Amino acid sequence: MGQESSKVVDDSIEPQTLEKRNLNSVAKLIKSGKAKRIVLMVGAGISTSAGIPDFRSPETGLYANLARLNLEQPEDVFNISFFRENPLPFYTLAQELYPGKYRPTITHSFLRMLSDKGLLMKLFTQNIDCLEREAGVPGEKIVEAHGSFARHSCIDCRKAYPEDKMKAAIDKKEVPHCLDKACDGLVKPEIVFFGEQLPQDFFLNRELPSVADLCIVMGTSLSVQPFASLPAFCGEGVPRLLINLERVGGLGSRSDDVLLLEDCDKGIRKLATALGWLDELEALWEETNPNKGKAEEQGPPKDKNEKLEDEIEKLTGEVDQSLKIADEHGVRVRDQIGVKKEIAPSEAKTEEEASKLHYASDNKETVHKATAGNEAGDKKNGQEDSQDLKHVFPHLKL
Ligand code: CNA
Repeated sequence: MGQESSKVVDDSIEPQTLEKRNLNSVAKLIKSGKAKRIVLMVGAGISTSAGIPDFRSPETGLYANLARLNLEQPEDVFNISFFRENPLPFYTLAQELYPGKYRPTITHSFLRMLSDKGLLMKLFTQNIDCLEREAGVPGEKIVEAHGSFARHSCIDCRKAYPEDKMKAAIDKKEVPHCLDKACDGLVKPEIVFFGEQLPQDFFLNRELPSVADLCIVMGTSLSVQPFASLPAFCGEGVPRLLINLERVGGLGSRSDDVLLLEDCDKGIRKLATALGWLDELEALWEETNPNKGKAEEQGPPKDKNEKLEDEIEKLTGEVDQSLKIADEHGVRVRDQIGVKKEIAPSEAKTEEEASKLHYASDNKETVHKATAGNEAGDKKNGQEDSQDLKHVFPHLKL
């Protein structure tokens, strides 16, 4: 680790809090006890080495890989109106992404370590994979800004749906319906779809970064609002460390911003080394290894890229199969979806309403939101006819 690995955008800006704008200085701040309220903001990039593809990486992201299926809008998979018409694409993906299949990464274990050491004020995650919980971060420390697979409910009456039944439905590739037969609405995991509001927990904690004394942002393109605005809540002079493959969200522009533009796991190992915590961290991570002690029974371990490639093959293969169920229905679904009203944040009734909606800020003009008419639309239709997914899939923006 060293200065060269800690790329600072503008070296000429003097830091206010850090000695220097580099990783060693961040580690020094933590070791000195001056960073006791650390806030973290993370995204899909912290889970790619677990084998879960992100959305937007050019070669390996789900968007790029779904594009080869000739889908028009991959985002539709997470569009609530589309889901009402045809929940099958979402459930095809859900089967692959359902928690329990993936091991947390060493970066997740670092989050747990910060919590164990009493330094984690709050972890804001956009991920729905629950790997933070699986690494042992206590639930009350986590804000799952885009929801997660941890809870399920009917999209009409909101009645909770039990975890064991959801798991069974997903294993059998069935689309679950409300337990209340009179309702019979579709059930989905409480993942925030485009056009849905973020959980209350997000808004209750949104301003917490303003009292943090260190902020670490990792594995996110910061392109989905309102999550993307979180780092701006940190006070001036509060160090913000970005560990990501690319520079995002304007980080690097403030006096105490430090950029480490590389793989999260590598960056975290560097930080842990600078803190003198590496052995402890590796041991903590090993606790999450489902094959602990069984190494010799297996073949050579697959590297990160091999694991990711396998996973993408599997995911796109499954989706492709779903999409082939019936081609001609797709046109109809797309036509129906076209009837939906699409509103921009600026068209929402109030500014507050707009700021609560989940949308991709790289496509700010369009927030998909179901109109009442569509919401009430023939909900069984999509299912019984669920044949065409062709239009549906280009998005995989979980
Ligand atoms: P994104 O928009 O796909 O961006 C990922 C970011 O991480 C990009 O800037 C990448 O360069 C970067 N990145 C990828 N791999 C690494 C790595 N190994 N080390 C460092 N940086 C890396 O994902 P965001 O989370 O920003 O977007 C928000 C969406 C993605 C949320 O709605 C999530 O629900 C959704 N998502 C979640 C998962 C998951 O739960 N694991 C997977 C895919 C998408």
